[in-house]
Amino acid sequence: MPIPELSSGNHNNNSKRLVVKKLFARQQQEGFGAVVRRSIGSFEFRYFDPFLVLDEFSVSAPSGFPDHPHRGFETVTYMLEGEILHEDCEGHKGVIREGGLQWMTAGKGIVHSEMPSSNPNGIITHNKGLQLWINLSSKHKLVEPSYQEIESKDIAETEKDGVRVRVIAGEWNGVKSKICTRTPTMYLDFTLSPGSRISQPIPLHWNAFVYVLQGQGHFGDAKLQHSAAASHHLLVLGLGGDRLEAWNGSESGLPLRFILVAGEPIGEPMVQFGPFVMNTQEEIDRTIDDFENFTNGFENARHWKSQAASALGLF
Ligand code: FJE
Ligand code: FE
Repeated sequence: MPIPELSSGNHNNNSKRLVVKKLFARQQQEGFGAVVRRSIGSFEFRYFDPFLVLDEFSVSAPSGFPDHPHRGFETVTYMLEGEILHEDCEGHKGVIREGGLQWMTAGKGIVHSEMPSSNPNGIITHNKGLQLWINLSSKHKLVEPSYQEIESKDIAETEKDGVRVRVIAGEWNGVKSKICTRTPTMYLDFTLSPGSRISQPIPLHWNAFVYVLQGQGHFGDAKLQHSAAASHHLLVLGLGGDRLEAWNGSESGLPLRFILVAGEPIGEPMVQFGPFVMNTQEEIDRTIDDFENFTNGFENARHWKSQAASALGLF
């Protein structure tokens, strides 16, 4: 009789993805008085194709991310607590509320501001979330900017055997996100009650990571090698496996919350200059020219200033 686990593939029981790198995201200052914990995109971990930056951010008014440009990639903002107001030079504006999501394709260029609402009645609000920057392939770098926005109540969510999953991108157990990803991406938000576990398929050649938000988790192979991690830790998963095993082994009885993100590597040269991400230095030079001269996508930035920046007397 063949043993199912051995006959199901030629990876033996190494078909589980193992943690190859663990990184604690320390706090740093960014934007205007904002605090971020940067894991991907930090000095120690520059680029994880197609992922450029992962920031766990925390802002209270008047701090935030006033008027700044982007070109050549997407930003995915997922709010965990509080809310962020955004406005761009094309006249698009809105609020990303707790549990909600904005998937922004900057493409050829956008100038925008991302700020918490000013504290009403002097009550200071803490606005927290995750912002992930996903690179675009050369054929998508200069597409027209666009947005996909989903409120919390419209994010696909299911619960089974002590596991709650919010499907930000991709699908889980037949539950699909309506987000369309130009760079193929899977983005799942898991909450595991104490004692529960998952065995989550991940496409074979995709780069994948876990970022822990709450509680204490174990990731890898219970029989071979696994890594325990608490909040603010990034776990990079190695290739050579088709699924992630994770479990909540906490003795404290707390839930374990983490995101699992995977993406198809683009495999192209990447040159980054702050908020501009292109394939060559020449394209970066041209982008800086375009931004300074308000050309090729930055036309409307010439006479634009966000209401948030105006109210604060910035720029
Ligand atoms: C940026 C500095 C910045 N992480 N997380 C330089 F702060 C930013 C920027 C952000 C950002 C915004 C939000 Cl809402 C959440 C963030 C960095 O806006 F784009 C550059 N270039
Ligand atoms: Fe931005």
